[in-house]
Amino acid sequence: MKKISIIGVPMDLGQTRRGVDMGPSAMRYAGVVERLERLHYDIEDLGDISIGRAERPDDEGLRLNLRNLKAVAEANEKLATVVDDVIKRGRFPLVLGGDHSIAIGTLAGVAKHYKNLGVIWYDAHGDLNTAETSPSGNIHGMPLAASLGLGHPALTHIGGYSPKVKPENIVLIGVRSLDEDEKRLIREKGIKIYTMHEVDRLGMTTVMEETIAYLKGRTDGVHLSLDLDGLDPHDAPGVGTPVIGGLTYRESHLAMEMLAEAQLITSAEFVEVNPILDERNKTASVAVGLMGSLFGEKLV
Ligand code: 4U7
Ligand code: MN
Ligand code: MN
Ligand code: MN
Repeated sequence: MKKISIIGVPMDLGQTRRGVDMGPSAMRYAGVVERLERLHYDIEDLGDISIGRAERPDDEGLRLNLRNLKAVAEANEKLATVVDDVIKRGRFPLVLGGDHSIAIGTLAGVAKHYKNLGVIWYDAHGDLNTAETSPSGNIHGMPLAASLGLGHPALTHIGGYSPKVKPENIVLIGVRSLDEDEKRLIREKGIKIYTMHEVDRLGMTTVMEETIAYLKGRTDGVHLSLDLDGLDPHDAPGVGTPVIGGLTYRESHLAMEMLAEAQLITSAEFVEVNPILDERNKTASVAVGLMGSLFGEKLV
């Protein structure tokens, strides 16, 4: 029987909209534990990682174009240790965010257990900025770059090593908002990407078949990093950086069901749920539903 450990990360310092720190509570309220227990998993809820306070004024962070760098790095170090321990105990880490800056810590805890970790980045954005390229200075736009070893050492060396993932082991899905330097990086590194254009052309079935075949052949574990803004704002309104024209609720369930069938995913995180911006906890409920599908829930 699969054993799952839930780790809440109430992080909101990787961006500027308050409320995303309540994401873990919202997903618990939406019944994540009960939902997965119904599927007969052994569930352990480890509670929340403690997030330090932002330095005020954040002179150093602002000077570096890395808002709240110190507190974000510290929380990610803690998260990496907890995730590492969960895997050592033979359990599946399921991380609930929190803004997407926490993927740095999750991947730091996960990647040391694999020679060739694959990553599925389900997101409207590429999250491939560094301090040098970021138009916002928000670290939630940088976690994939940091995991590739690009950016400030305080972010790239969480867990004491770098890089966490190779460019050829990454697949981006649902992307529709990239900064110019992110586009250049994707081309230069040959990162596999299914933008909304490819999803519309091929259909989600083909996108997932190709993604699964691609990663199965070259990786020994696959982390799913699911940013709820990958979904269309109609289906997931409670996110800080919504982008029109996204993946539907149905496409997303299909994607999770195909991942479940392929038994590909070895760790996962669901991030960027912001209950303050949400409609009656809809986005958290959608997230929990997607977790149900990812862990094998069937309609019949
Ligand atoms: B998310 C952005 F400029 N690229 O870097 C940036 F458009 O974790 C957005 O995917 C980043 O939600 C979005 O600030 C980060 C911006
Ligand atoms: Mn995003
Ligand atoms: Mn993201
Ligand atoms: Mn966002």
